[in-house]
Amino acid sequence: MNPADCSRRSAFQALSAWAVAALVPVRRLSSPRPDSPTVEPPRFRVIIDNDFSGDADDLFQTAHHLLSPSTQIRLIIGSHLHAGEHWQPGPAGHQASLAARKARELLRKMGRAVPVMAGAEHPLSSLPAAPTAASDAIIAEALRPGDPLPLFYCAGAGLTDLATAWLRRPDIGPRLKLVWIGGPEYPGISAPPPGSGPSEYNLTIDIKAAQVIFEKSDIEIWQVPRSTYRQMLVSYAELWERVRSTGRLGQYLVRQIDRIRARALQFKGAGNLGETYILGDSPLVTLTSLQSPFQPDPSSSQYVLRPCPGIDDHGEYVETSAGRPIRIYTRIDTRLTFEDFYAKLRNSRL
Ligand SMILES: [Ca+2]
Repeated sequence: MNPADCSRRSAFQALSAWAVAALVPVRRLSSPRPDSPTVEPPRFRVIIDNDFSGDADDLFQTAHHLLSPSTQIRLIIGSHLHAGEHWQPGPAGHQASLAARKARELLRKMGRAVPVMAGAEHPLSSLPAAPTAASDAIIAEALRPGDPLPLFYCAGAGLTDLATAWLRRPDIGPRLKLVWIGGPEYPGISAPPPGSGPSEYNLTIDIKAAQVIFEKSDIEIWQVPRSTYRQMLVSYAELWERVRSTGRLGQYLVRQIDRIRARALQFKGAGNLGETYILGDSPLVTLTSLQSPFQPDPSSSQYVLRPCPGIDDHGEYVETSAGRPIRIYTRIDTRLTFEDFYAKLRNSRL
């Protein structure tokens, strides 16, 4: 053995001795159940705001969030869609109420209890915004005294309720971070998909609300624009194999997509959805629950920092160098996101 080997062996022995002497007594090694990962204390609070009466991707995201121990879901808001849009059976003009009902249905399937509220039924029409129960609840959570957990506002639809809350109490701005699924492609980052309009679905749900959040508020924004959330593709064979087969919750989730695929065939302009689906709201989980262990951050997903743009009345960006920096996510770690979801779903035995 040469001296270098000897010194390496000595160093290894010293490290092993230190580990035995120092690490083991501090971190008592237990034997976790082989089918259940260790539950850590939560790192973050989360408010979920989604249009549960529309596309079913929000149900997958919310189920995943609820199965993620590092984030504590404090409130779920069911929010409205575009005026006149009707995905679910139910009375017209009650999209947010239907969304809240759908979120409660998911909670029942999972045996969980989290406060659920219907958000505003209509976009912001005038300023100042009228008080709503959902905006009261957002303000209360953001300003909750003495809570050490940082708060993420995870929005997968329009921004009516957050904008209403901020207009009423701008001091909530520094007390939360917005992770938002929405907004069209940014010039220089990605081209729009074929056949798309100049703006984007979630942004046009409430353009005025997006203008309030982007142009007037000081809320930190992590944005997942359309070019990025469209990367969240899963195949139908994958859903059948990794979700539907796990139990009643998985069957329920895949049934929601079956329903949309069937309805799409009836709609001119939608038609045959092929063999994939976009679980576009799932980055809300990746960017909060699935942050890195050290220097917590979504370290396997990529973003660029850009000055926050303005938004015109058609829902298109207005470039400005004066905006505060925002994160624009360009790539989401899909492996981490979906493998984590499949593992949690299987281990949940739901
Ligand atoms: Ca959504």
